[in-house]
Amino acid sequence: MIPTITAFERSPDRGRGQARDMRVRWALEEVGQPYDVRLVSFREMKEPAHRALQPFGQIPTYEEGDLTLFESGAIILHIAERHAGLLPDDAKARARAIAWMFAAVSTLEPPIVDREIARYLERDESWYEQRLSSVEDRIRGRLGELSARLGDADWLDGAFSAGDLLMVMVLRRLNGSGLLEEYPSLAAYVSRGEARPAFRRAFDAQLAVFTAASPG
Ligand code: GTB
Repeated sequence: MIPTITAFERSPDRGRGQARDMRVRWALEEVGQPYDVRLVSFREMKEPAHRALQPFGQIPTYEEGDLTLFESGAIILHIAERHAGLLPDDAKARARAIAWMFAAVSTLEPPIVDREIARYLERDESWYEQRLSSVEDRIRGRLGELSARLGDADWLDGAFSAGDLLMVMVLRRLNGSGLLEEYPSLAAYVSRGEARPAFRRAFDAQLAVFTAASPG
């Protein structure tokens, strides 16, 4: 059964692959699962029909027969559990890969999102510079710890897994901030993820949506 995911009709990231459908597309490409995409406008995302799929009125969603899922991490776990290629067969290694998925979205991503909130919503506040600096220091702390754990390895725990997929996607949110470049092994880690053919296919597919919506 071919699943359908939702994505922005016109992504505010202008096709840079930062919206969360990108991580789901990448997972589907890694496992070789074809998929359909339903594009939704900001208005449609807040209507009852979409909220029935995603209670918070967001993308992405995932529909497969009578199963509907939201939350990109849960969607990727579902895909990874049903196809070979994103989780190890060994039960303990599999549990560790899932732990890295959670680490990406619950330990690394929150301060990175806080930085985006500060830059986009709090820039005019008197305390903006102080806030930005404190959030960036928290990010540096996490990046230092992650870099120490990664060491010279290509991936976080053996072969590439859904944990790496989510971690690379979360770290990519720092593109343009200069923070990732302070940790060369993490910058190289992200580049390794982005060089995977499945990443390229997913990236090109989401970019094509933006290009089609913004001709010329
Ligand atoms: N925890 C949920 C998940 O992982 O699925 C979060 C989903 C989410 O934040 N979706 C965002 C959304 O639908 C799009 S990805 N936002 C609309 C809304 O809440 O009204 C977040 C995102 C959006 C834009 C950029 N950008 O422009 O760079 C980056 C990331």
